[in-house]
Amino acid sequence: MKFKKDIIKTGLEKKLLVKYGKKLSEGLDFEIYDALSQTIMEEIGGSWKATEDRYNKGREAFYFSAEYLMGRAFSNNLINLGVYDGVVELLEELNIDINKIESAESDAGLGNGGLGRLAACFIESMATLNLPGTGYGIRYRFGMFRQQFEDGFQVEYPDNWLKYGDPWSLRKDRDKVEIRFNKDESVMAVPYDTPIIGYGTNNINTLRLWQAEPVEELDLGEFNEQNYVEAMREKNEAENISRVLYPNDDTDEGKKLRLKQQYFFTSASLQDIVRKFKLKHGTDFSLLPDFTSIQLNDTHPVVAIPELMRILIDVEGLLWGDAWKIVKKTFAYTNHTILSEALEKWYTELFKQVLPRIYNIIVRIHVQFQELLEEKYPADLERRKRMAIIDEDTNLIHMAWLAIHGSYAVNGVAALHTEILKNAELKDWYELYKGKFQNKTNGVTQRRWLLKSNPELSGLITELIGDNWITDLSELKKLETHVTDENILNRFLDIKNIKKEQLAGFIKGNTGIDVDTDSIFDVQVKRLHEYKRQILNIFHIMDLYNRIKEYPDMKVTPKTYIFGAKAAAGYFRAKGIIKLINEVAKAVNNDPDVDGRIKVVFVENYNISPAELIFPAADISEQISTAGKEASGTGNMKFMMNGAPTLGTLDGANVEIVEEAGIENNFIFGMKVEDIVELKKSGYNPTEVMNETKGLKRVMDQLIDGTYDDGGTGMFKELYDALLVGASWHAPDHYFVLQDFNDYRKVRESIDDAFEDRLGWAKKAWMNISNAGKFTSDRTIAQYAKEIWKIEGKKIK
Ligand code: GPQ
Repeated sequence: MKFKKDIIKTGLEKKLLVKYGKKLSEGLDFEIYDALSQTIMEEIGGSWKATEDRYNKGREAFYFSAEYLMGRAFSNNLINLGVYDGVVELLEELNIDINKIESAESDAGLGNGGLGRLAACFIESMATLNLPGTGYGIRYRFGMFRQQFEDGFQVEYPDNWLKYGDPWSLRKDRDKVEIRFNKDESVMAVPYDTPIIGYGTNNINTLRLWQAEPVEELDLGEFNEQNYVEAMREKNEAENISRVLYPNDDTDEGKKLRLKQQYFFTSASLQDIVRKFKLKHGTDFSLLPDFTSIQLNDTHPVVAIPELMRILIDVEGLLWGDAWKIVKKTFAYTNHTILSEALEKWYTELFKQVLPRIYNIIVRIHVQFQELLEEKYPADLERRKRMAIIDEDTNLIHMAWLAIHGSYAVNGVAALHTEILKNAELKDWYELYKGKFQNKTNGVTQRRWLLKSNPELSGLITELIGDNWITDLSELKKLETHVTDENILNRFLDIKNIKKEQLAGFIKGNTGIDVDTDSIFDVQVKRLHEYKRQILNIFHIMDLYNRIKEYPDMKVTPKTYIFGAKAAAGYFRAKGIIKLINEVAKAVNNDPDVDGRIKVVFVENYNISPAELIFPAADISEQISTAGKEASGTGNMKFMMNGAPTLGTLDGANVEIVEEAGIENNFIFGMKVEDIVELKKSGYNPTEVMNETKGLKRVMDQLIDGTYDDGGTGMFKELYDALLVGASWHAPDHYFVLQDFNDYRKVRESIDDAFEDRLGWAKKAWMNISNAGKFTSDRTIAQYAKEIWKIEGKKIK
């Protein structure tokens, strides 16, 4: 977009006056943010419409996702439009600090973690690549909860992100549709469209999020009877559907409202797609797969498969067989985890009650699939049972199976993950549908995670290799020749220091803790989950602290251990780990024997905006999941492009990071997938490991001997038991924390030495940056476009 200062200034002034009755000098930060954003919205209106027209009639991809973890829009939109500097200049003239304006925006936190953030990166890359693609999802009234620590415990508060409105979305009443659950329950789905602005292009794609509303605002009959509460009931029930994001990451809730949410947004989106298809191509639905590819982001939107059957059969009058052929050529499914607790299954009873017609359709798909299996594997009853879409013993509908059977492509999100799917988790399915399986290693957008969040490093990169890397990250490889240039390495270290100072300021405000910016910033930020093993990290800190207490004069390389993590509200054990980290932090940070040499910082309410400060400031990226369990990870990529070596296991995309940047420039430890298989076979005894590993028994004992206080909740004892005794649903230490402890400690010691050689360290960091090109979501999306969606860029003028 061309920056026209006068137009933006006039727009800003007018909006402030009309909406808030204020002059510029009187505007509050949020009001200025709002007025400026609305002005930009008006300016891009023409391009947005032109993009829609340009994509019209051609083949399109649709991304169905229950989550979009967008973060703030303001600065990224200005940057992608190429008007950021102009706006900064304008605001300076007006004596307004852009940082304050930027901070006035709430994060759009409509996602839990990696999966939701991936969706956000993907749609930004689609727009940048001029790809005809639209995102569909839910406009949650409340996003991911706000986390507060009270006495070290996590407490959840609602995230009222729409309190002051959202200037980046437009309500489109004319496109609302009715969603029918059963014969006496329906709601309206009303779309809100957000522009997805590509970098260095005029193309503007769309994210369409649906909001649930009652079919009738008020029951007038009840109202006239003066029964006000009854009259509002329908309204409240309808609005409940899009009221709140389920705060579960990698776990399946199995709740009725959740199923309603899933059906609500997929039905609305399909109705939208079919309506537009008919406008353009008429009613020959056999053409639908020629023009439409729908990517299902995990199993959350998989109910779309039977819903499209319903629309084609019940509404459009097609025959079952014809409809099924169309459906199978329309959907593609991405798997994001092998954790069995995340694979969605619905009880038939509940499903039937909420969606009776859809249930019938699934039964028919299931029966026909069983017939197909019988033909293919007449003697293999076991296999047929394993693959049953409806498990007749447990009465569970297996959504992942429905997804694989009902789609033309299935993909994992990193090379190792896809291999595990093919050879283990989905082996039966791979044998049946070999041709469907593909890998698409995840990526992240460098526009947000480097250009926007680290302008200092971006400036150095551009000075050295020009700015093509912003849309072609493989260009970073050209940086490698500078790895022997001490002057450049020192400049990198200076920049890292600036970013650490900035983060230190934020940490002071967020936690009240002063941190030493010369210390190693060792960072683990991600959802709290046992398989991600935050407990391994804190165990190591506990052990180090014990050794400092024993030998106060020992040499300690100063370190700041930074955590950021939310636990699902009902995940007791994860909350116990949060409490433990906070207790250890309290002890370590206030102990005169430690004397500030190590600090433990737990950033409260970790989400996208703090993440943008944290990644650029990190010295070490902690990626320590149990091998085989982290499907990909994407935080690992954000650290890498900001020059933080990975301290990690050979899991998920860590494997590919090391492949690209060199094992010598990262810190790899712990068991590999094969080692775990072996260990399980030979029998794993965590108690024995604990007793034989130096320092580990003492750490474990401290969970139960009162060293750390869990406020009488029994949380720490529960952690102890999980590791040594197990539980009804798992063996002791099923994520092999104790087994990997020793190797983890060793590799951490080697980091201390490496860090002291400042130039040597800078080299490692630099090699990571230079080899981060693979991990752009532009590469990932180009692969989806070519290999799954079969779409091509269509740039507007
Ligand atoms: N992931 Cl199934 C989530 O964030 N939420 C989920 O419900 C599921 C997966 C993550 C996964 O754990 C990471 O390894 C991936 O990098 C990420 O999805 C994106 O693929």
